[in-house]
Amino acid sequence: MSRVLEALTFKNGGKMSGLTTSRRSFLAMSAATATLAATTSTVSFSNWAEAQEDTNDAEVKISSSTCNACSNKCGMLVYSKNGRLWKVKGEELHPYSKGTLCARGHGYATIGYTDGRITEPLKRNEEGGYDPISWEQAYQEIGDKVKEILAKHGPGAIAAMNDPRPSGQFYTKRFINALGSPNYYTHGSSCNLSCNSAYKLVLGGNSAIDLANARCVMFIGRSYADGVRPSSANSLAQAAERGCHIITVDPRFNAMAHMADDWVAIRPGTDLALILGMSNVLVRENLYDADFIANHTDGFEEYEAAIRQYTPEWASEITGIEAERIENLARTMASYAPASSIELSWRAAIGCAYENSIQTARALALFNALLGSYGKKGGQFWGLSPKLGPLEAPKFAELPKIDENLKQYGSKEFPLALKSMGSASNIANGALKGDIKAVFAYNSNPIMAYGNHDAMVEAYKNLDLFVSIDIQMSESAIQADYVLPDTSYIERKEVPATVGGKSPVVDCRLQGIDVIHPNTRPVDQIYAELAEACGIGQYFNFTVDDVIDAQLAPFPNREEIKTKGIAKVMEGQFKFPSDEEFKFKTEDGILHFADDVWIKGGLGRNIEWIPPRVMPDTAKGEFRLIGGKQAIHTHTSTTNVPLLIQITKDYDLERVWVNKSKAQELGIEDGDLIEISSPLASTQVRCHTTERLHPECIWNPTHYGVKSPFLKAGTGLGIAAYDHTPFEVGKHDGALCSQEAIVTIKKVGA
Ligand SMILES: Nc1nc2c(c(=O)[nH]1)N[C@H]1C(S)=C(S)[C@@H](COP(=O)(O)OP(=O)(O)OC[C@H]3O[C@@H](n4cnc5c(=O)[nH]c(N)nc54)[C@H](O)[C@@H]3O)O[C@H]1N2
Ligand SMILES: Nc1nc2c(c(=O)[nH]1)N[C@H]1C(S)=C(S)[C@@H](COP(=O)(O)OP(=O)(O)OC[C@H]3O[C@@H](n4cnc5c(=O)[nH]c(N)nc54)[C@H](O)[C@@H]3O)O[C@H]1N2
Ligand code: SF4
Ligand SMILES: [Mo]
Repeated sequence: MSRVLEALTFKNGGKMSGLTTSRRSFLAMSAATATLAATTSTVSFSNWAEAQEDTNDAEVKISSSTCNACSNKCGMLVYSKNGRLWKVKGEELHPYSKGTLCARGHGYATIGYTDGRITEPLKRNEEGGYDPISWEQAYQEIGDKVKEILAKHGPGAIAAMNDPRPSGQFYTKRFINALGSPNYYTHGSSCNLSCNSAYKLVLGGNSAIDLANARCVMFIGRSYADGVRPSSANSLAQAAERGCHIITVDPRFNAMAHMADDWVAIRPGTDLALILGMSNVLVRENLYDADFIANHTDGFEEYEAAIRQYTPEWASEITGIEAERIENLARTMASYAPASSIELSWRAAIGCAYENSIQTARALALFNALLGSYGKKGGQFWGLSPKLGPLEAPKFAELPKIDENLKQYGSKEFPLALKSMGSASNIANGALKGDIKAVFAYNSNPIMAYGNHDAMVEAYKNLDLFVSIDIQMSESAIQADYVLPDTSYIERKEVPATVGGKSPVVDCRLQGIDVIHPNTRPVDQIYAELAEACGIGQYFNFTVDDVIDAQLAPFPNREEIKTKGIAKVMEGQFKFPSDEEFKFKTEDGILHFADDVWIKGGLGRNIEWIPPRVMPDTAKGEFRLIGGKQAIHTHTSTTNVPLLIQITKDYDLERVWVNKSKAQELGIEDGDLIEISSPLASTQVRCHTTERLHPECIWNPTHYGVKSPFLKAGTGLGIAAYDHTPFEVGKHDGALCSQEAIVTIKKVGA
């Protein structure tokens, strides 16, 4: 009998009924719904097959590449016929794919052939349209503008961001640093800036869960079957089969909750209170690992005193979870320790959703220390991390020293934010204030993905120069002064990447198909030519092959990596540390339960409860607008992939979820058209009513509400949740605060 059933009662109304799925029947079921939930094996596309009618005898070329459909960058084999894509398959050696790609990885492989591709450089004209221009003109004009901005405002007024992919990250960062600017950003502020900043401060860096040996794991706002990575989805299924006790804390019964023993339907935004309540139980019932704490931490006495007030009864009031249940969750987790931990999560509740997300992640990292699970089999561990070879002068000219008074924009305001990510969302504030004059966005869609769309458009309008390097006319590309067309990922070769863990690999994206549009250029060429035009060409006097050679130099099997695109490195070197060997990744190797470092970010030396910025007033019919991934889509970038959008249409996946009892109170039925209103916007969308959602929120799949008229496949489907999210970055870390949004709903049509 599934423990999940016990979780289906909400403390404040909304009751779930009729669900009698056992874990085993789910595992069978999940295989049937594999397209949506997890992974598929090789798929070939009929439209490609049609295009290849004459190519049945053509020679098949197989190249190793990496999927670009999401940040996992799974290893992938590209099969081509006559230089055109035939099919893709998961790379066996890659730790994330292990021979299998997820469904969207397959569908996304067609992106190069979609009709929204940018085929030549574009310049925005006075009517707001675009004129095609030559590469030479684009470089010349961008270069002149950059030089003018450098002369007038200095390098600190220029920023660059990218969704960290191997070449994108390497070239974008080198380009901006060569200009003398420290303003390099990833998409972290709209993804995992809050949690990764906290983990850096508490642990010295993110640990990984040893799911293969775990006896108990709690997931807070993380779904391996929605926010998919093939290897994680498979390991979770195996862990469930093995009898690992799985707890999922999510206001929504997400796609992996079927695999759980326990679903804790928490009031959104209150996870910090749950963790504090569970920590209180471990401390007061002496269920913590005293030896681990004595050997590897300090400040425990202060922590103990600080945590005393956060009783399960207190936490119950805030989270809506019964006090007894909170006690039992803590006791259950302790009973399996140290092969027991809370998974570090990724985005949702802890990554960038709330003003208290960073504090939630801090409490989570400390909780796992109470269980003594760090460095332990079945707990949390740090894998091996292969080091790429250095890029040395003279081939790779040493970059100019960045003026030491010039700090990454936002780092003074948000000193807790991880510098390697920074807050790309806050760049919009920089543009509004006139501090930032130029932005280069590579493989990023800041206008749609890093904050409220209209606020971002307003802010980016203030820039003197906005350059988007993209493959399709994204919401950012249509606002840019210049759009530079990249080749798509299967069409290009990239610099190496490392994947750490127990069995690390080094991989290298090789070119899998011929370039589709002749006037597009690969990322390495674009940056080298741009650099030349901006007067910093001397830092880019090398080819992508030179980078590959230098970075692979330390690996004895470098030739294998170069030709096959992937190889294992550091084989057989991983082992769990003994208690004497174990050290946290912090500077002094220990974890500090209490730490002054937090004070500079406006948080206490000790952990304490802080609420989210806003809470819905249910008496006034308010809901929190929350969201999450769907297995077949990626952020804002799959909206023009017909194969994937068709699945959305076939299954009505763009609908917004509303709790069924709440819906009934409001006279709303499944499938009705509803209006979602907030002080910022009014949007209409069809709804899916379900008992699988906490009554205080509505849940929106985050991939819809396209605003670029060029991304036709997805036009008119669903809503963009940030239309209702005020643009105000978190005061502690500069993260987006994507779910600090309150809305009301009403039926507007059947
Ligand atoms: N399909 C798909 N998979 C992806 C990606 C993708 O774009 N698409 N991208 C990759 C990337 S970059 C990321 S960041 C990860 C994201 O992976 P996840 O972090 O797992 O993704 P989400 O779906 O955003 O959130 C997970 C769950 O959090 C729940 N949630 C929302 N608010 C709260 C809350 O206040 N408390 C709690 N406890 N739960 C809450 C949501 O209902 C959702 O089910 O996925 C990776 N994999
Ligand atoms: N609305 C919305 N916002 C989100 C999310 C969401 O799901 N919905 N997810 C959040 C999360 S978890 C994350 S990690 C971030 C991700 O935010 P981003 O890093 O901005 O990722 P995407 O939104 O996928 O946009 C990627 C952009 O890169 C372009 N692109 C794709 N392939 C290539 C290529 O090969 N070369 C170049 N030059 N460009 C390419 C796409 O066309 C698209 O415009 O967004 C966050 N914000
Ligand atoms: S998880 Fe799926 S979409 Fe993401 S890189 Fe892997 S195969 Fe591609
Ligand atoms: Mo993300």
